Amino acid sequence: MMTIDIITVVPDLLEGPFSHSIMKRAQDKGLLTVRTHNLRKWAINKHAQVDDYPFGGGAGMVLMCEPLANAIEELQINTSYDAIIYMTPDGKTFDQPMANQLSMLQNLLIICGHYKGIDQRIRDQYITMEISIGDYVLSGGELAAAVVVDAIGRLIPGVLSDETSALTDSFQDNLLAPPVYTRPADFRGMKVPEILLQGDPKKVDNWRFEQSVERTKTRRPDLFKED
Ligand code: 6GU
Repeated sequence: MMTIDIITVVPDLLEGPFSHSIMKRAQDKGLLTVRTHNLRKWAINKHAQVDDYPFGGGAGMVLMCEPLANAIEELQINTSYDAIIYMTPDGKTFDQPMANQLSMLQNLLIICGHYKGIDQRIRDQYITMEISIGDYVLSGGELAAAVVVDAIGRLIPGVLSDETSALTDSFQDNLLAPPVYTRPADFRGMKVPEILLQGDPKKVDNWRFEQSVERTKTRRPDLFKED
């Protein structure tokens, strides 16, 4: 069983992503628990303040130390985290090997920044891993956290069935997935490749592998150069 706690100022943003389809099934099966925690619960005053102006000036607000430290420490009373992750565009770019590694851990705590981010001292003191989902800027870490939790959650043993196995995913072997087809075999004159209709599993495997290599060559030649 994997547990993922998420600290956010916008818990509503994380309502939808885990309530459907594979993420829902993972939780219903008892293989994954996702709990979101509203940072305002640890606000420092009656105004529910969790952010303040940056020292030195400049645009945007910064999530303050005290609410975050109190939130993290309260959650740590009941859970020993294998990783405390801060979602940030200056983190390490998320990829399939990272998803594979994280899916083998038990307890994760994810901190979502908002506005201009969180006070550097929280990063220095508590954060063990910083993740970005790509080279573009989102208005907060929540959507990025949803991406990471989805990518991890589907890899937990027992979450995916045989038909949806992660073994055939794009990127699992540094190759893109091959094209797929379903009925009808002839759609407005556009035919499904003959080899898929002939029922020879070995030929199908070979064809899929060739298609994967071809796709990767044309769309993502960088994947060949990596390792
Ligand atoms: Cl993790 N957070 C934000 N705010 N923007 C991002 C990101 C994360 N990853 C890519 N862009």
